[in-house]
Amino acid sequence: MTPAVLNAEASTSNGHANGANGVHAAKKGSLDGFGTRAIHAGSEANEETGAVIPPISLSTTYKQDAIGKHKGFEYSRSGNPNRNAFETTLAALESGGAYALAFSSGSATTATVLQSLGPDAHIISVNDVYGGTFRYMTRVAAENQGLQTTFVDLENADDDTIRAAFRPNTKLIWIESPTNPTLRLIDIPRIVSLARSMPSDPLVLVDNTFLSPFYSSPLLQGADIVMHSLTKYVNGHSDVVMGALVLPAHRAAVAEKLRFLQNAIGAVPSAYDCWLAQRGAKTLHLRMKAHGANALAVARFLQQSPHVEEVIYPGLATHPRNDLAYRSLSPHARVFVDRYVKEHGDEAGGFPYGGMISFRIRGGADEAERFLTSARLFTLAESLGGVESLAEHPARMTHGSIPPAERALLGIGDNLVRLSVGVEEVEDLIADVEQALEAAAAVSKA
Ligand code: P1T
Repeated sequence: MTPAVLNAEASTSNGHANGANGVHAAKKGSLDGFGTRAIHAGSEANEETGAVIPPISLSTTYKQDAIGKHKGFEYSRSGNPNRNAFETTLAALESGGAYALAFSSGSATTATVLQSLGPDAHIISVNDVYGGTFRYMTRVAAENQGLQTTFVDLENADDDTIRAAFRPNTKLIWIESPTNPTLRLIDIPRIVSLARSMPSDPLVLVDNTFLSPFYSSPLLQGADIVMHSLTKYVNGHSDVVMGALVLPAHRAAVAEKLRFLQNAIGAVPSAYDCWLAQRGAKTLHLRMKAHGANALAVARFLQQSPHVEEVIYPGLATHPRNDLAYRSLSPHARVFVDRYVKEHGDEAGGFPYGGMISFRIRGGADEAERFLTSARLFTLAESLGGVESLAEHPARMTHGSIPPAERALLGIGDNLVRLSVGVEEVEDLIADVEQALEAAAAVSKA
């Protein structure tokens, strides 16, 4: 299989992604910076008409001049111009990526990867994962393919504890970093080197949905597969449900197997959705910078509020893994973050690190609910990563499928609120959070 694209940050003399800890400095004066790739990769002018923006190709099937003689497309589930173009964009955006595969949702992506492991496999998963991922692992794959999952606190567990979780049939390690919703940070190179030392040589997958390819490049840190719910930041406008996998050049065989399953299972996105998401991806770098700057300001505001018990935002200097957050920034995000800190002063010592914040409101379920229903700009809704700000209650919404006892262990309590900070004017967002906190505080006083 030919790589969809080998992007500049990733390619080394042997064509492999960099190994653990491999971080490149962004090149000066090159034509392949992150934002340039977002706009141009997979988006060449149409040869026939000169159209700068690719046309949407809705045809489900393609004419063959003789049997098997065609222009590269046979049937739209197997490939179509919009999906192929968008997959090229994705492979270019996820630094270290060579192959990208798009699916009809993040969850369909999860299902396809786990199905690729075959019957009776064992995986290790970070304990705090998206509720739907937990549900698929424990209630679908466990029943249908005998998948065994050991959930481990990959943030805090020591090496021996993690090694003890490995079995001879451990085929995959599933990482989300930061985790949804408590924003635990996993040291990806550390987990990669532990995986490499185990006889079953499991693949390391990172769900990079929360940070997007802008802030984090797990393939440059040695991961084998990156997965995304593109529904979130990559599309960025809350109007497409889609997912993707991206793999480095040296994982061609795994990519081939997944490509086979993408077609055989058929959980593929429509041409129109691919076109929309490709349009969204063109502004990913601009949006992510704005999400990060706004989230940092909102997190700082929350931190000094008497109505807030705890703020979780890894970009805050007070976050216990703030050093790891900085170390794990992608090369292009590091350039942005360093410049941002220099230009904006660094009194509080934080930096922009994506748009997601979780916080514990003083009080309990009632205060949390009053905050959520009082906010005007932060819409009470599931999902994240759109230009508009959203807020939700993980315990009763996105993580409701996790049993209460496990939720309690993970810290997903009744007073936990999750914010997806959008790109509205930051003063308006802060004013909204302030008035919603006041409204929530009035519940306790009543
Ligand atoms: O919703 P879907 O496109 O199927 O993606 C699932 C998914 C996978 N991984 C992560 C980290 C996610 O956050 C999600 C979806 N999450 C939400 C809908 C949410 O509000 O958290």
